[in-house]
Amino acid sequence: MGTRVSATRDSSAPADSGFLTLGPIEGSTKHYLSVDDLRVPQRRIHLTNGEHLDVYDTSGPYTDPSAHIDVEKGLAPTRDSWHRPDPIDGASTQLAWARAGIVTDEMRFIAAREGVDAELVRSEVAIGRAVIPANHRHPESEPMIIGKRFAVKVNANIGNSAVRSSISDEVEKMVWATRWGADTIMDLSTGADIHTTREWIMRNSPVPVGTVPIYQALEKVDGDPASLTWELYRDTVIEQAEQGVDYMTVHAGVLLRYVPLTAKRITGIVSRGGSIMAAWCLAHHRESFLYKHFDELCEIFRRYDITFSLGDGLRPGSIADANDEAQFAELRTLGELTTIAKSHGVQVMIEGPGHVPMHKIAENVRVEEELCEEAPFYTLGPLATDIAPAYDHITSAIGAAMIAQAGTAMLCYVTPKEHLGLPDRDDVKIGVITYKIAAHSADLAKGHPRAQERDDALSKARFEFRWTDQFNLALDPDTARAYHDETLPAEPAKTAHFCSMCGPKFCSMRISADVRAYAEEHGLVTIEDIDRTIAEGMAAKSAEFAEAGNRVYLPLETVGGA
Ligand code: IRN
Ligand code: FE2
Repeated sequence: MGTRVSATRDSSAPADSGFLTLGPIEGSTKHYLSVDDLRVPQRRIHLTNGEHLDVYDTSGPYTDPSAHIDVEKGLAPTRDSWHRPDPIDGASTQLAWARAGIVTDEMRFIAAREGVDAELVRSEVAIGRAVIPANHRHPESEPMIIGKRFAVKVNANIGNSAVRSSISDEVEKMVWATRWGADTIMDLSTGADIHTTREWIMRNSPVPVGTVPIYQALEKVDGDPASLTWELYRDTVIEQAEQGVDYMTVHAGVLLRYVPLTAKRITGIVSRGGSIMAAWCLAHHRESFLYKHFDELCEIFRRYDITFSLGDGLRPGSIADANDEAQFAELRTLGELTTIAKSHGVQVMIEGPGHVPMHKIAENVRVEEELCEEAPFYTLGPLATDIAPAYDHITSAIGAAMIAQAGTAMLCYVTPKEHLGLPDRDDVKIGVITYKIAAHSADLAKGHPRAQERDDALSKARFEFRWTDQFNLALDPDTARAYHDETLPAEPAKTAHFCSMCGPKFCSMRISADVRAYAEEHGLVTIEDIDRTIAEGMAAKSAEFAEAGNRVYLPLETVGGA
């Protein structure tokens, strides 16, 4: 391995000499809010007019030049020094503590991060409308919350397959995804070295990590679903729990009697975990071991405070299959399992589709909330159309924005490689940025208290031709700057009052500024002022016309122009 990660920018190194030599995103610095004994990270974006804007920061110490990160040692286990309350009826979970009226350090940290009251965090967790995925054995993580009353979150899937990609590639993807704003990552590795890959990711991840344990269980039986057993699955869960996995996708809602409901679908069962469980049920003609041993699973989860992400094994994989009986039958079962998990004091969120046309999206949220006690919804897109492979980050971001506005709490990103191949690091960045757009658009629509600050700051910068500020306030400053440089690379263009799109003569922003100056000069405030000025202007023009002899065509020299 031997990969070293340095958070310090090496100015002598060429720009592309390994992206793990990171430092902050250009134009910003790491800033810590002090909340009593807690240090809550934020990204401070510095503006050329002397102002600054602090924004939510998922990047961990990798953007802090004072941090010295050695990936072989991992990040500092900060949460180990926080206070952990005693178990309540055997449950050492944020849910149990929230119900008991305890505001944990994790809740205080989150409240400061989100700019809300700690009591809101506690009460939303207590009723199960929000979750805090924070395994006690992942002390390197910076706690975050998933719930509809908070900022919409984005998950990025990474992980190797047997086909390609190495351990250091996966660690790099994790760092890269969180740099651009991934709130959680899921390690979906299926190839060799699953355990080791995950260990490296866990020890270096500043965000919660999710997994789908059935994938590793299947590796252990050489890919034969019929050979899976509850014991093997349970041991795999414990192995991952010990490593610190914060949330786990469990496809316990795929029941034997639901499998035939997928027979007439265009795309059948598209979920990997769902198809493994369906195969097991059919092979044994018995109810799934995940369903049958669900209570035992809860007993394990509540010791570590692992959050259930109840899998949508029967999600629609095409527009034609959206909102069908198979999908909603499984959702009903996920509702029952939610009640059971919560009775054990275990936190739960619910996974959702998939592929859904726009007019059927809101119903998904309504039904989920009704059946699953408003447990946070966590959806994969959904793709609003099937016809654009290679652009499925976009087809899915359309659905994601809509479903988030309707109340989905976390969005699982989709990259341009969806349906086609494994995402590389550029795909990861595109996926994350695309999903930040969807999530933020929903935050704006939902009236999240701090969402619009950034839009306003960027729009002001744009209007005042503060180009550098416009880039730095952008979700992806590097690309914004690069596009501008393509046509106007010179430094003076960064303050010029036009861009290359319209050129110096016809810039709407410049014209607006001129209009504003003219209005101020002429004391134009009300619509009456403006009407009067227009009338005066018309009168002056018609007098000019009469003076010129009432001629429609004037000789060129009197009007000017080329
Ligand atoms: C999210 C919502 N619905 C599905 N997902 C994610 O899809 C899930 O969290 C996991 O990361 C990925 C693969 O799940 P399947 O195909 O095994 O269901
Ligand atoms: Fe799909």
